[in-house]
Amino acid sequence: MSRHRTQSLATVAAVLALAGAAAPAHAATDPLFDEQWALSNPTATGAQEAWTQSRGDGVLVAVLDSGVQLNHPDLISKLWRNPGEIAGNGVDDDRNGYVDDVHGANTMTFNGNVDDDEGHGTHVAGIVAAQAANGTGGAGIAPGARIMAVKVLDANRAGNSSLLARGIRYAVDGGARILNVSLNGDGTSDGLEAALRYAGERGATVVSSAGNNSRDIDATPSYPASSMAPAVLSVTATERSGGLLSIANHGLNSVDLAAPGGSILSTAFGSRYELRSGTSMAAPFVAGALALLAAARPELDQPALRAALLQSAQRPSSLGGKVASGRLDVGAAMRRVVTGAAWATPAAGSTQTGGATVRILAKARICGLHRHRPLASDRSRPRRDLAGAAQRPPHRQRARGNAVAAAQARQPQRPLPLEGRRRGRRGVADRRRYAQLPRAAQALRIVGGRCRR
Ligand SMILES: [Ca+2]
Ligand SMILES: [Ca+2]
Ligand SMILES: [Ca+2]
Repeated sequence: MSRHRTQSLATVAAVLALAGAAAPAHAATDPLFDEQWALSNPTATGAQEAWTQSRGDGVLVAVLDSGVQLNHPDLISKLWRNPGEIAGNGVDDDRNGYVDDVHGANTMTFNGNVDDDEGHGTHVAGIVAAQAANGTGGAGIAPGARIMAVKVLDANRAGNSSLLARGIRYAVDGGARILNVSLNGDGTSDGLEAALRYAGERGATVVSSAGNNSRDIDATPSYPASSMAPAVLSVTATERSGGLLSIANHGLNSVDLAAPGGSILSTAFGSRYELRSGTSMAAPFVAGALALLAAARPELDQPALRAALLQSAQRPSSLGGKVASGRLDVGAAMRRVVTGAAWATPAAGSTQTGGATVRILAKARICGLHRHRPLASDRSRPRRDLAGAAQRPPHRQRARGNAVAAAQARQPQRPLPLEGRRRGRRGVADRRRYAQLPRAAQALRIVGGRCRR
């Protein structure tokens, strides 16, 4: 972590006092719960209704990110444990290519050193599964779930599609069927697309942030959210007011769902708590929602659970034309799965969205109108800490810009500027092809999860 970043986080340690807070649900024992608007407001995600049926107990969620602070007091009890690995003996006991990968893996060093050196992954992990009712901090949306930490970014927030692809394969091979990827870049690679297909073939969902460029990713794709691989479920971010977060990407055809992403309180690097904003924060609410559903109906596969989530989404006018389905309502989805209400059961491996609203990109995925773009991996989101939110006037609250690292698949460690990538000739060609998709997809029909031309 750079000195600059350390300075920007210096006030994160401030303790948030919640004197006199009301006491619904978790608030009595998780003192920051009332600050978690996505959970404490019963209508923001529907989580409280879903909790009457499930807490996500035992469901494994892989967080592919900057790592996780393993000894954070709200995460330490939530970690996956690799049953085939003996800790600390310097041996790859389960012969999966990673030495001492006890709670997850580092795809750069091929060992179990998944310590978070940036904070992003720790925040994402807490949104999924921070421990509830332990007298500390807040709670995750699926507090019974387990976190597998897969480190695919280095301390400079740099990564690339090769590392991400490796991480996806590690998570799937380790048994995860819900993967959270709060990372974005302007390109993909054959290796990343193959890993995304691999995830789908093994019944996994890759929940992907839509990215934070304030752009329409139907016109200018962002990966892996824009990948046509059936396993991808892409998520944009909403504010507390319910509208789209100003920085969040959107796309009627390529963004599946919206979820809370503005001023999200979660676990922070250094055993603290902080607010962050961005689609990176929205994706893990959806990953956790899938965990709640999976624990309630373990016999249902991921395509069925994805369909339940998408078909239960709220459709506020504020999201009209921006998102394929709507806003996350895991309470409604839970009703749907526990009562066995009808929803379109997808064929294995197909992308699924609600009935008549099968989106163009889903059609294109199923029908193989694939595009292969040069790679990249980027992350971008503004951030503010608790102290800043409480003490500084809005105009002085500092947003972190789109400082992002990207690299080509064949040059894994070489960062590339995103804008430069977007202006490339292949980028223009891809956009042109993408713009033609709606017309091409009109001629396609999806029957039983298969393409009928
Ligand atoms: Ca191992
Ligand atoms: Ca070992
Ligand atoms: Ca807690």
